[in-house]
Amino acid sequence: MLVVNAVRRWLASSCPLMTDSANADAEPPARQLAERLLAGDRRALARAITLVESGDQAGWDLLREVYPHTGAATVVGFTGPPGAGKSTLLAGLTRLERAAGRAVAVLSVDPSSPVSRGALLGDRIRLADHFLDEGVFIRSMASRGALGGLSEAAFYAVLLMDAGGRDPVLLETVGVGQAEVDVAAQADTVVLVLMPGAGDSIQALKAGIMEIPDLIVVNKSDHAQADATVRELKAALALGGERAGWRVPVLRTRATTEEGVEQLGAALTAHRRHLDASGTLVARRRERLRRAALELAARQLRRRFEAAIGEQPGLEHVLEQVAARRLDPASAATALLAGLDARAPAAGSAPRAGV
Ligand SMILES: Nc1nc2c(ncn2[C@@H]2O[C@H](COP(=O)(O)OP(=O)(O)O)[C@@H](O)[C@H]2O)c(=O)[nH]1
Ligand SMILES: [Mg+2]
Repeated sequence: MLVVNAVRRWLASSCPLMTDSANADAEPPARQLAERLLAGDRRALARAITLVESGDQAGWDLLREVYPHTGAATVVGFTGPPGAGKSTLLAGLTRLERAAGRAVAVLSVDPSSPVSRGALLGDRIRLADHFLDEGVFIRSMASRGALGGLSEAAFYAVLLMDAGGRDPVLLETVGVGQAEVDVAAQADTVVLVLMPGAGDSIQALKAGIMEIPDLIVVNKSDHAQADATVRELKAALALGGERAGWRVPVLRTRATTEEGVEQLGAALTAHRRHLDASGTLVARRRERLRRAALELAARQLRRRFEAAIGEQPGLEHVLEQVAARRLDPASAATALLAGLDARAPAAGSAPRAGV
């Protein structure tokens, strides 16, 4: 091992082109990666997200290091049907933020596809103008590769982006299902992006099936039906579009020419001020962080439980008794839990986080 390290050092000092691959083998300790991340290093941020996404212990070590430095970033979530223009809008907003000198992160999350293809590929093309800009960090995530579920992976990615000095963090979800709602719940401000003729979404809002967002954007305002859609939305919101003193605005944009993007930026700022003034921001974030800890604990408990059933024939027997209708499910659950308690690890032997 010593020899290997010596060779690596030699390669790194004598041959700059080899530095990257040599470092890729020797995993930097969490603290070193944390320092680079906190200093705003884009590559460190990418590495950190990959570690956490794959449930690597080094990722949790890193998160522990940087967690106290999170909380500065404003997180804005964009939801809405595919094709509405979210990515195009995000490209415009990113340009606006860059002009104001802020470092931006964009996270595109696609719960519907197992791999990052299709819609996310299109997103990357729309954001391509920003690829060479160190001040813009772009990442996409699909359901594959996220051990604890996509919304959890997105939650930790957002924390890391925040620690990496990105503000704002712009979060895009593809689609309007429950998975998207879970992801959007991680945002301080939720923007619903629709396009003209979005009748289904308006019905869903009216019926209370779709949660009312903080802002609604009708994009593709060059489309003939844009005015009618804005009117319909305003009518739908007249019933329940006000929350804690915030009236949900309906904005019109044409993302391809960036018309209305500045107004959208202004509306986002206004919402952030409202969140601060009303105390809603503190409450939302508090709830989000508490839930994250509870979810991790619940997942660990479940894994421990499944392991116990695998290891203890007695617990397996209890399940068989239920299948044979000799023991009712509620009594079986009590017996299973008692079995788990009996084999609980001694205090002090903390389980690995997140696995
Ligand atoms: N006519 C028109 N097309 C737009 C507008 N905004 C986006 N598009 C186009 O709509 C398509 C989908 O946009 P995209 O940003 O990928 O939507 P997303 O799926 O919501 O992220 C792309 O071909 C865009 O060029 C707009 O304001 N007007
Ligand atoms: Mg998109």
